[in-house]
Amino acid sequence: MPYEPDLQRAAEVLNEGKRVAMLVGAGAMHAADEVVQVADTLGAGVAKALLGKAALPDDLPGVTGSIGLLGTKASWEMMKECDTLLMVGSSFPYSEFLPKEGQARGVQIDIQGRMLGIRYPMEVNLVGDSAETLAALLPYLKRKDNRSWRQKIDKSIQEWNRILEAHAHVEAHPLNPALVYHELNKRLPENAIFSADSGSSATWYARYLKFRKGMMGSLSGNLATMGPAVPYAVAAKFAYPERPVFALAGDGAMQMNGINELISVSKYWKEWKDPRFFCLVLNNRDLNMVTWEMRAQAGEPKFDPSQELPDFGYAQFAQSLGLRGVKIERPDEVGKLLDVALGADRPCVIEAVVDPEFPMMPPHVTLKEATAYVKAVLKGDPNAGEMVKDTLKTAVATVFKSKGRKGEE
Ligand SMILES: Cc1cc2nc3c(=O)[nH]c(=O)nc-3n(C[C@H](O)[C@H](O)[C@H](O)COP(=O)(O)OP(=O)(O)OC[C@H]3O[C@@H](n4cnc5c(N)ncnc54)[C@H](O)[C@@H]3O)c2cc1C
Ligand SMILES: Cc1ncc(C[n+]2csc(CCOP(=O)(O)OP(=O)(O)O)c2C)c(N)n1
Ligand SMILES: [Mg+2]
Repeated sequence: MPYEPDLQRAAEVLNEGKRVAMLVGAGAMHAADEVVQVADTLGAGVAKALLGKAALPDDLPGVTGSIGLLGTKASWEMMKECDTLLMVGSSFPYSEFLPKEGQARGVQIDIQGRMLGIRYPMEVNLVGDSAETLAALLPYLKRKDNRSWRQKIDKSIQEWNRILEAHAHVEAHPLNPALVYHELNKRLPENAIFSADSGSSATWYARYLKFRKGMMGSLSGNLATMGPAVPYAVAAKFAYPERPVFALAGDGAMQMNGINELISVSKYWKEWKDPRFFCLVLNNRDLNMVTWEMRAQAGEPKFDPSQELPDFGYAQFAQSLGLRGVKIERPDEVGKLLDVALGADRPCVIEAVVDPEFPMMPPHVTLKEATAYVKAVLKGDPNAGEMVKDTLKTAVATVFKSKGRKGEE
């Protein structure tokens, strides 16, 4: 636990701030009540680092959701406009999505001293457990009477939700991947657990799935390796056999190891108390996330020899193992087929044949810009390459490069 004088110094900084932003991560997983109380007292908004997606339900006021390249516009705006940052239990590595140095005063709480002050120059660093430290800090905090900052954040969250909805309904060929996740989000079972792979699925997972209390989720955090979705989901099923589990994967990850892991699922599923195990595969015949990274960096068209993948019948393969398999190929069947899949009496592979040209989107564009950009890219606008480069260049964090990762500073 931090010393009293340190708690007082932290409270001074937070009490003086007029626009407080919180960033919480996996280290705040058991501190939801304390985070909510502190945020409410300070009139703050709360963004979540990706491994901390389950730390706070997305339906609470002031929760801006994910942050970073895969994050929300609401988190981006909050970080760009705040005057104080309170970071709790997070190693969020992409500093370019935090306030600019000098813009905000900072307080950080982490159980490991070596994680303090490495992402942002913090004024007060508190070594301690997030729940205990926030609870000890609360009595020193003054409730902010002016709630306009928090109201602004709530408006920004609503605008972001409109962007998500608009994106999901842009026509794509044969299918818009955002629509699949948008529809899935409407159907998430209680207490579900999710694992996402390192590909475009991570983006849709981060943005479209709104976690409710009791849900859990993970991915390959700092390493960002391909292949974890199905094995993580199998592990989750052994740890929590009574809960529905979703593996969210790309076709590249499935061809790497996911389809093999389905053989394990076919061997073990009858031992699980609740057979609900879903593997959602985005079949885009492409190593899509890297294709977009390359386009963003070079403004060049896709380099087929390194990026293209052969087609494969993922749903059919599941059926050959005695599992269920559902293949979605048209927008009008997304909801209906998701309902069929989610009602399956055994593990089910949901194969969605999606458009690899559907562009990756940085978090900081307006609804109008975003929709115009998506449509131009999908139509093959001759200037699309330059547009992609311009739109993404400030946002493409070096997700798959070692720079800035935990322990490698
Ligand atoms: C394709 C891909 C893209 C990604 N893009 C993004 C992105 O856009 N945005 C994003 O956020 N992430 C992204 N990530 C993940 C990112 O690389 C990091 O892994 C993630 O941001 C870290 O989340 P975290 O800080 O919640 O978790 P961790 O890295 O696990 O950090 C948890 C921190 O909490 C501390 N802690 C632990 N227990 C306690 C306790 N009881 N009390 C206090 N402190 C404690 C730990 O010491 C640690 O510092 C991406 C990953 C992939 C695979
Ligand atoms: C082991 C490993 N190899 C390569 C990469 C680089 N990489 C990250 S995402 C990605 C493409 C993923 O393709 P896919 O699984 O089809 O998902 P998509 O983005 O197409 O949805 C690649 C090659 C990585 N992160 N890990
Ligand atoms: Mg793919």
